[in-house]
Amino acid sequence: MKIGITLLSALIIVDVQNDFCLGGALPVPGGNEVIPILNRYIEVFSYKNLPIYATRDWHPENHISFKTRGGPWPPHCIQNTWGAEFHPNLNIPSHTIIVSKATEPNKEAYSGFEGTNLENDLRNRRIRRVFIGGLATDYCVKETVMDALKIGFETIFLEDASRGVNIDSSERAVAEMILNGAIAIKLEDIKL
Ligand code: VGL
Ligand code: ZN
Repeated sequence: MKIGITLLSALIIVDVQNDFCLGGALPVPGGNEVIPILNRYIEVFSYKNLPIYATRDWHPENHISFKTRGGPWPPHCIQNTWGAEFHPNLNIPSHTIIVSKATEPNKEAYSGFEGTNLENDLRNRRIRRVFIGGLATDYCVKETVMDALKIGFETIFLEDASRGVNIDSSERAVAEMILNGAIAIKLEDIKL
């Protein structure tokens, strides 16, 4: 389906960080493949002077989600380490708004909206429609999409610019997002 980028749109890139890519602590299968696609979305949004957000998993070294504390994940995206940096091939413009999440030792936060200023910032800019893609489809992308829908944004899931940790749970995540009102698109669906 064709979708317009109007004055009211923003791009939200979720967690394209070294630890979720090849060679990282928690690599998402095919995670690197989203980078060139996201770079194309970035070009489109930059050209239209529309806001671009990049969320990042930004954990303290004793985060509750780590296996060392009984959580499900190996330590990853620890604040101020290489693993937490955005992948160097992602062309993040200087005006990108960076959203750090899951920064509290005892709280997990998969959604970019949870415990951050993201909703406020979008509302201050009068954004109505958000385009969301990145890593991982079945965790942070899904939860960010679900929150965006819940708080009333028109929410577009970028299926070509997202990859999941697990194939089955990613398929379920996509179904759930769409069932709740998200629209799944690819780059060629954007009406320029
Ligand atoms: C994520 C697992 C652990 C994500 C973050 O960004 O999807 N997944 N922390
Ligand atoms: Zn994490």
